[in-house]
Amino acid sequence: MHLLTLVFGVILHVSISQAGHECGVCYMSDCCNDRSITGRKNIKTNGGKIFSAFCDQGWTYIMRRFNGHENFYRTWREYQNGFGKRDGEHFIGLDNLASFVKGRTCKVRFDLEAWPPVSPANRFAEYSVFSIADWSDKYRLTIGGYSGTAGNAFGGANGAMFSTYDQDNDSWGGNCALNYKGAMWHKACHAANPFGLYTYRRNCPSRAQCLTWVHWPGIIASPDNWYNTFKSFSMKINCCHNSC
Ligand SMILES: [Ca+2]
Repeated sequence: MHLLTLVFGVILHVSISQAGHECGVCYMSDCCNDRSITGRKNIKTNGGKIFSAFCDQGWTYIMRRFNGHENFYRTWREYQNGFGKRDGEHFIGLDNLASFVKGRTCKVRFDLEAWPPVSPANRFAEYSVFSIADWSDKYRLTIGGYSGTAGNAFGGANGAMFSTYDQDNDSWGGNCALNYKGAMWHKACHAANPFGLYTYRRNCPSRAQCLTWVHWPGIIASPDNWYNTFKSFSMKINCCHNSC
């Protein structure tokens, strides 16, 4: 009887641990562990993946654009692995990201800074639900629960698979990532282009090919916001409420 109780106790404990709802079950060593840190840190996910990330007071950057030094027009393989310097412009990598968010509830925040003379220059969009599938489902995006000041330009990407110029998983007859010079969770195609071309001025030379965020309030580029691009653009996630 005692043995049975013990066995059931162990099974129950393991199943609760795997569900991850109990504190004392650590998902990872991540940016949540010390929310005073802003800088590089090594992450270890629950799945055992180890990689470097840039932390910002509990948030983990997925990507940062702010000076145009890094080339973001890259292959599927490069997007899977990630690229760039973590304390500069970078993308964390789809495999790292999928492992990071697996089984967790995360939120994502986009911070955008417009080129002068747009005022206010800084706006944000936050989504209370953010996750991606792994490679077997082409990193399919789950996103929802918008709040913020920049407009809901990313909500329409919910359910999309990731595409790069050399791997077309979009729902358009053409190739969105090739046509708009940016990898993205494209459908047909996008209202935000975080991995598009970086330019050093406000107007993008071609429609929707730069750092697009078409829902920004008001018309801030000519002839419309499809021709706007940003001085800085970042994505960061926070899954701290179910970390230890
Ligand atoms: Ca296509």
